[in-house]
Amino acid sequence: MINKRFFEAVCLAGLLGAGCSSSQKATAPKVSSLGEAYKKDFLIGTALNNAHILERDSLANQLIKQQFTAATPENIMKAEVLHTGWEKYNFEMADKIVAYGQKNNIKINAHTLIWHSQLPFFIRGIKSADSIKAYFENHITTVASRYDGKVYSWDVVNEALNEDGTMRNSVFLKNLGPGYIVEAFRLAQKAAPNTQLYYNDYNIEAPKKRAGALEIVKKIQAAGVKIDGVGIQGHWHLGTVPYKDIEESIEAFGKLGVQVMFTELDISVLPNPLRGNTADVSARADENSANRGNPYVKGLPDSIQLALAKDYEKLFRLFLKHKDKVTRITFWGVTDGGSWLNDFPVRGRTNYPLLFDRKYQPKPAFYSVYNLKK
Ligand code: 9MR
Repeated sequence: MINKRFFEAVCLAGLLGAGCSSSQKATAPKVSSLGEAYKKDFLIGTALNNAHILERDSLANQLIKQQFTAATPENIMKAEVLHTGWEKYNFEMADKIVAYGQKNNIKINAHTLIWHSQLPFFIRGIKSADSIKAYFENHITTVASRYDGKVYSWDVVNEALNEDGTMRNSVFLKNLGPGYIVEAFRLAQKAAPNTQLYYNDYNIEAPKKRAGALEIVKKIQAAGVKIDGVGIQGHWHLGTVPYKDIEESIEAFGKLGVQVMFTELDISVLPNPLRGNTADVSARADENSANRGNPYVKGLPDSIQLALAKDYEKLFRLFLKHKDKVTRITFWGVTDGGSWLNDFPVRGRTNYPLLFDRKYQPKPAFYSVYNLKK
């Protein structure tokens, strides 16, 4: 309620443009579902954790069903969780998110088949190329075929690029060579012919890294292998959202005939103690450094709420402008309290990057996005 009152106040003060046409000033939306409001434009997704999937958080559960038409498992379909030994798999939670999606008519984007991070324990430290190849083939084939027709899509390869657009020197590049990405898509297509297949990465809106991602798409297409879309993760910071790069990227990927998705959207409002923008989880700042920067422990000042609402509004205007190419916007989390950004790149901060606050209430940023569709 506090947020709604704040929003009404800023509307009345004439501060929010699209958020408050004169006829709607100070009124709550009649249909307050983002997924519903945007259903003719693109899917609206969220990231689900264990408590969500097991329906242990009833308020979150209501919000998820009401607001979202798509969901991505935040962690439970990563290889370290699914693939527990050479021939051992644990599909318990993955099966549950599939059932949750079916029950609630939410499309599941499975995340992710091939990623250098969160690898199974047994594969870490293995140096033999044959073993890596066996793991790679078995993992993709077993996991993708199990969920074919049950999940809507897969992030087949995640974060394969460096910031300069060259290929990351991952365990897969080192052992399988640069053709591994095409090969991953080939295996995924064979195992999951009824599933959409995507390349997913952060910062691929930035020109150099984008060029690397465009090359990946072209190589897959040139090999006659299927790629349906590209996911731009969208981990950005308040006041520095790269709108121009984002628009150029939507156009550039669109020209290759693939869908464009924003797959892990959040906007950090806290000082960034790292150099540059990264979602690389291995990048950590020293908790005790002078740059810790945790200014909003007791709450977010109205001026920052408003700036966040404006950034989100501008972003969604851009997404709507390109709705012929943009097919999904997924927020990386349900509420601010559950965001990974409370612990990255510094543990234990209080961040506010999403549309719903710690009390599960819509923030001004929610209304600024929602009201674009009124
Ligand atoms: O949000 C995820 C967090 O809970 C995990 O601890 C982390 C571990 O690798 O992964 C986070 O999700 C990442 C996603 O899978 C890929 N892109 C970057 C995301 C944020 O790190």
